[in-house]
Amino acid sequence: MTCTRQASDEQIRQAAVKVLRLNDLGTMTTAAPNLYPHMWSWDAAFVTIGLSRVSVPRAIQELRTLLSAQWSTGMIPHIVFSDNATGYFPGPERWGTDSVAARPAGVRTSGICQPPVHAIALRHVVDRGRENGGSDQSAAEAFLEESFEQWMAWHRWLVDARDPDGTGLIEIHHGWESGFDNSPRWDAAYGRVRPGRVEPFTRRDTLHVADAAQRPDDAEYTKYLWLVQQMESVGYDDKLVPGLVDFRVRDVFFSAILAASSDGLAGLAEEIGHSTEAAELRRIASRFQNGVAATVDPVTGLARDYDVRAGEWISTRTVSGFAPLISGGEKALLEAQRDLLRGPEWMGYRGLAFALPPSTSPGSPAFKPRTYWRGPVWPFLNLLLGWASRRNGQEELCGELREASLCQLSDLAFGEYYEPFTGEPLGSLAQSWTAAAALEWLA
Ligand code: 2M8
Repeated sequence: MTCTRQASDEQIRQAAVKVLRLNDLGTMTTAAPNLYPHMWSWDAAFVTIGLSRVSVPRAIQELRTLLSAQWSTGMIPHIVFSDNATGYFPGPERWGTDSVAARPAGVRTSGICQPPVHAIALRHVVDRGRENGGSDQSAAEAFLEESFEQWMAWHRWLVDARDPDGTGLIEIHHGWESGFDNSPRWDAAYGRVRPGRVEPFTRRDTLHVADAAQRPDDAEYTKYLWLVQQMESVGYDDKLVPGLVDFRVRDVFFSAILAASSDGLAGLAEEIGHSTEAAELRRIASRFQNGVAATVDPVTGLARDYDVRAGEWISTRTVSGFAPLISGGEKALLEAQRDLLRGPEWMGYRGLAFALPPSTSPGSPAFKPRTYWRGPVWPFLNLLLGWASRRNGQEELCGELREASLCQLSDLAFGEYYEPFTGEPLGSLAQSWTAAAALEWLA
């Protein structure tokens, strides 16, 4: 499918750089200007990838800021709050993390995590530094040496705290940890969450989108806050949370990202002579790659999450079903997944504005074209799929995703997400990781 661009490459590049500049607070880039006035963990990784095309030192700074918020357990929190803590709810007070001893002094954070894309971003920074040479190269290589143990601690924490039984899948305790907040993947699990008394709250997110119906509703938010309250009640203690939290799901997409990132970090470890850690990381990569492959539904061909409390597989047809393309795996599995991705339920669905996978298949009864994680197309995910395709030796698929993405992003709105059939940008505009994705696609 061919598509038309509304702006030249140079116009897209300049507009994307402008978005990142306007969202730059100096040492952190906010995820979006109004809706998300703080740093989000996996957004920061994509932002770093985009920034590394503009300024390697600034890209390094982004990861350094994120690492300054790492807990002593190794966890990297999903939000690092800027000083403008009143602009977003729930803020640090509601998270109740100020009294948590594992949190580094002087940095306010949430108490949960998000998918570990960071080592992939680090690989980009090192590669860009080496391409540019000179001070960019020395800064990137010095940063790799200086930060390596912290990335290692992050991956080890995920493995130990979130997969203590060695299933090869990471357990999450909140939809926010998946980054796919209200995806229909989580509907059944949330359906079983029965909130107790939740402290009163006033949302701010709905003030910053054109139509509040695009966002999760208040009943969903009540459950989100209930889970926070449950975890906060035990100080986010890794040993205690699984025993009391009402949401326990093995997240296949998160696990695939851990596999891919661990493999990437292993390569970096070898380059700096950490062979023991490299071997450990390769073992992690293969454990989670196998874990992901084992979830594939023989009927749909999609990878599945697992609801721990219900003891059930989750078979909703969402883009997370393509987790094996991210983790890598056996040739036959990846070929089947690529066919599915290009097929009539996904990139080839009739009438799509751009041949890009919606977050939920339009063929699924759960599909909602304008509602957040229930159907719209998310540009940063397409960059991740493109990156993985190239790593898997699939330049052609990467090229297809690139072409369609640049057409989509040539509206210069840098939407948080897009209506799949009209191509309309939705949610927050000038979203940082969307601008970053454009910059990386253009390179
Ligand atoms: C969205 O999540 C936050 C909560 O973490 C929110 O809705 O308030 C998700 O899209 C998530 O994946 C993303 O990291 C975050 C910032 O862009 O926004």
